Amino acid sequence: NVFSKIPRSLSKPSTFPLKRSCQSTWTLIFIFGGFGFQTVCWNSLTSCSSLAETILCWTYHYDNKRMNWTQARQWCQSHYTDMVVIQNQTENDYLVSILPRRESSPYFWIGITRNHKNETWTWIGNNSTWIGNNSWAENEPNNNYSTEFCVEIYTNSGTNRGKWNDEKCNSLKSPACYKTQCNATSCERGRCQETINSTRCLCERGFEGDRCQTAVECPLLDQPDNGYYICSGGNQTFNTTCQFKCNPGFLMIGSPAVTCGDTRVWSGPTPFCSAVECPPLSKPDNGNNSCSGKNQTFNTTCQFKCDPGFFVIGSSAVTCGDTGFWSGPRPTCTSKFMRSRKSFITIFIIIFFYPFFILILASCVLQKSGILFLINRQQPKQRLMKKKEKKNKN
Ligand SMILES: [Ca+2]
Repeated sequence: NVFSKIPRSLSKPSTFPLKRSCQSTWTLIFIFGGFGFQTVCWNSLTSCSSLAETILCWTYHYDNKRMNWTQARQWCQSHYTDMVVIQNQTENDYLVSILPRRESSPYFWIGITRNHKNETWTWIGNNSTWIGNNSWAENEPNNNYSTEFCVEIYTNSGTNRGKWNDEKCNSLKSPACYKTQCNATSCERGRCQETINSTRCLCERGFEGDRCQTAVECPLLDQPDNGYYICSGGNQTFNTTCQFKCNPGFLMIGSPAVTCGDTRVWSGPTPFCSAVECPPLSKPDNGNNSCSGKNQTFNTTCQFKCDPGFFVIGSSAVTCGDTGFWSGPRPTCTSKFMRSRKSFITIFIIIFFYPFFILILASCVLQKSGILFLINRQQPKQRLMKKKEKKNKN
């Protein structure tokens, strides 16, 4: 569609169509009619600095009720977007062509006004001061009694048709309004663009759908071996961050978190979980070891065996724990001779020192019982002595 190549977006519908940065030559390209309102789309073929073709599309509306200018504008704002703003003679002619023909007052209010007879006539919304060479009716604006600060447009037949007349703002006339098709709720996460007889949403990055209501999705993440992940919000959509965790005994290699980007790509690769390694275990002197895995990593068990004639001293198997430590020290291998020599020395020590041990124990027991006997014998005597001393004093 050639006319929707260059979007014209609406952030504030009430003011948007009225703001222009350049003077345009407007060409009517599309019109269709209906009862009570008309739709008009304009294709601007202008000398704007951007040399852009722009599209503007809105509907005109009116009502036959009579109200003063302020009430008419409020009525337009509550029912549509605002009171009509005319930007050139073509728009003026088109507006008149769709308003109902009336042969006498009241006609229709339009959105140009001023506050004082010395002020410039200014359009609402865009503050434009456009007035065509033939916009005013004959002998207008006459400003009778210096109180005619609002403007009506004639819709009668004859030479004054489509011409303007300044009027008292509290006169009662009918409202002529326009409505933009885009409004604040047209697009959830995007800007509304007016196209011919329709609108469409230009989505923010990371969103899609007719109303830009859906966040784009990234490919489903793979669960890492020996680990897992948790995503904020549960979904794997734009701006979602997923945190990776490794099971006990495993260390993460890579980034612990990834975020889903607007191009449906994760910010980084999925990390992987590598088993914790314990310090290397060498084989004991006069013995051998065999481990359950090639690397001495978490959960690996190493068995120790001693050469013939040697005995294992310590645990014959150790396992690598989740914190990177073995479950016990590496055992040693001891010969039978060394073992029997140790036993001999132990027995010798026991036999040699046993009598001394008995003697020491016995002397301790005797000494303690003797002391107790003496204490028990001395106590009654001391008590009698104390009693006698008291009697003598009295
Ligand atoms: Ca007048």
